[in-house]
Amino acid sequence: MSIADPAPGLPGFVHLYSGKVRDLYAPIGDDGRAREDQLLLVASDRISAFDFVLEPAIPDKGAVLTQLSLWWFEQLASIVPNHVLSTDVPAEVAGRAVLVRRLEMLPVECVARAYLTGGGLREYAADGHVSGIRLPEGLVDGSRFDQPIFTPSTKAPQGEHDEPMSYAAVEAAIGSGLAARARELTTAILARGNEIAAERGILIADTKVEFGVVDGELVLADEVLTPDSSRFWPADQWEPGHTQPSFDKEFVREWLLSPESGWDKASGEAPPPLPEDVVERTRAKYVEAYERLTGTTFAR
Ligand code: Q0Z
Repeated sequence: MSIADPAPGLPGFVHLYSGKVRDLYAPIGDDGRAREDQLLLVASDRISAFDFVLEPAIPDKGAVLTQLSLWWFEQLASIVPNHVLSTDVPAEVAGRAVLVRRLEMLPVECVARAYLTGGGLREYAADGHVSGIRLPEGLVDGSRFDQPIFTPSTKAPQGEHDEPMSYAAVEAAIGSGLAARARELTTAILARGNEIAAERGILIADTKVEFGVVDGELVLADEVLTPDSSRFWPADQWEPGHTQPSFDKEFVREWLLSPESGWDKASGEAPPPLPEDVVERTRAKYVEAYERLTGTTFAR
């Protein structure tokens, strides 16, 4: 019996770490040792839902998300510099890996929200505030804010959930200057992202970005405005007052929660393998998001 190796060895690279759906490597330098100034970020085709990594993988998901992130880095280049060095990567990971500058990362998950949902909605329901920001009365799941709000969270260890962090706690962690810049850039990235996406029929409800610091200035790192770091909603189905359909994982979640899957979310058991048609329709949604946003065809 064999199981798929989630993080295959890559010649010329040292494997450092694997998250649920991505793998991190360091290039081996001319001295035969792991370079400390660069990283290779590899996006796999793995998909997660309800905190489980599902089987099978979604063909091309890693490449679609990597190419989308690279496209966004270009769109955002006048707002913020980024960590990308090169897309010249080993054939095994071609199209789904990026060589980046290894940075000192902010110890904060920088989240911006343009619409109220998820954890923000739970905070609002409790006391009318989200991340210490007082919001108008009468907002519902899916309500749009006048402008994006900054709702940072802690970087939880793997397997744990990020916790909301007050702005004061961010200032205490990184200083008030970097905190203000992180807030300004995170909200500007989501606002600009939504200007572009809205023309293509997609709403970006919220997003998480990561910054590194170079000479006291913030540099955008990791992935940006992908369906894995953000909630994408189909604009034509936006209807505040209930949970919005997820652009990418709609079919996956719908099938897992349906009687056909035989899965009980409350059981704590791993979900069953996805049927081929769910895999294929999900792949098509990732490709559709890429093609609508970039206006270009995704070439396999
Ligand atoms: C990103 C992650 C994973 C991919 C660390 N430029 C950078 N400098 C230093 N650290 C990072 C980056 Cl992007 C960094 N992550 C998240 C985990 C695969 C990205 F397994 N962790």
